[in-house]
Amino acid sequence: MRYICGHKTPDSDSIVGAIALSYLFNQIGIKSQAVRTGEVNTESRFILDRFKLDEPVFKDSFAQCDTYLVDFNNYEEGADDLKLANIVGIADHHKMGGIQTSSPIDIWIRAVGCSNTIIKEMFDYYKVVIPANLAGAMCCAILSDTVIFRSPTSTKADTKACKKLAKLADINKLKKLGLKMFKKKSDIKGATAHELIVRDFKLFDMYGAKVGIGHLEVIDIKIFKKIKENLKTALQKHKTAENFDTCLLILTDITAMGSVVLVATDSKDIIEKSWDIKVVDGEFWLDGCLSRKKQIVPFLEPNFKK
Ligand SMILES: [Mn+2]
Repeated sequence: MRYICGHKTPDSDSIVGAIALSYLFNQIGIKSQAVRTGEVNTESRFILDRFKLDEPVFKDSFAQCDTYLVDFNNYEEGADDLKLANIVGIADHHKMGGIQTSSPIDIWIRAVGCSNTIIKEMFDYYKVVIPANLAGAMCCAILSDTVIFRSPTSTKADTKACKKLAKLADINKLKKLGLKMFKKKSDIKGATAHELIVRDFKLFDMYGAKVGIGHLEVIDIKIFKKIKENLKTALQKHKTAENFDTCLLILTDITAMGSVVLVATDSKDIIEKSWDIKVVDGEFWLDGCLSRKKQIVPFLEPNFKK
């Protein structure tokens, strides 16, 4: 059995990507199962319900298992024993993350806005028809990752794939669907400050410094007004409790196209140098910033190099 698995705290790209790839592999004769290493978030839940798809099975142990990674390619974002897995392939759109294997593997990594864009091309490559409901879910994953094509990570390949998938799924109003989905994503009701910080949180080893970066994308950043101070306190707590050098929480306004970044750090000078900004009251504004992988990490990481 081949297990298809996205990263920890899975987003829609990871969840839908695992489902899509397992369907594809089963169609070409490789017995496969979609799995997840974390809970399904509200946005992914909306997608699964809307397109009547089963959620991947929870699995957090991969020792000796044939494992295909989707939407990540490092050990840090996988299950604790991922180093013991038999990794057979990767479909992803992130920077190279240091996976090592003892045999040759399938690599589908490209600098596009979403793993599902690459997966669409894999279906084309293997000449497998995508069922309408799966196409709809893949379409949503692309809308989510590219922030409805607004993110600087979004490419022509993403737009093209998404439009083709929309046609297969009989979706006429892509933007409307995208906004409906981001409305689900913007829902912060009932969540504690800590839950919001870890909702989409990624760990990085930046030249020996432990860095954690959370990201919340909402339609209107005003919804954070009342809880911003709580978020800062919780971010500081999280940093101390987990022994981070730096914790950031990016609050992205997808309408205004920019982000407030909340900061808890021992390296304030490095943060300020990275974007040539001043951290005031534990926060700063980045105009035009929508993407952690393209507008945060590449600016920050090199400055930790000693
Ligand atoms: Mn992705």
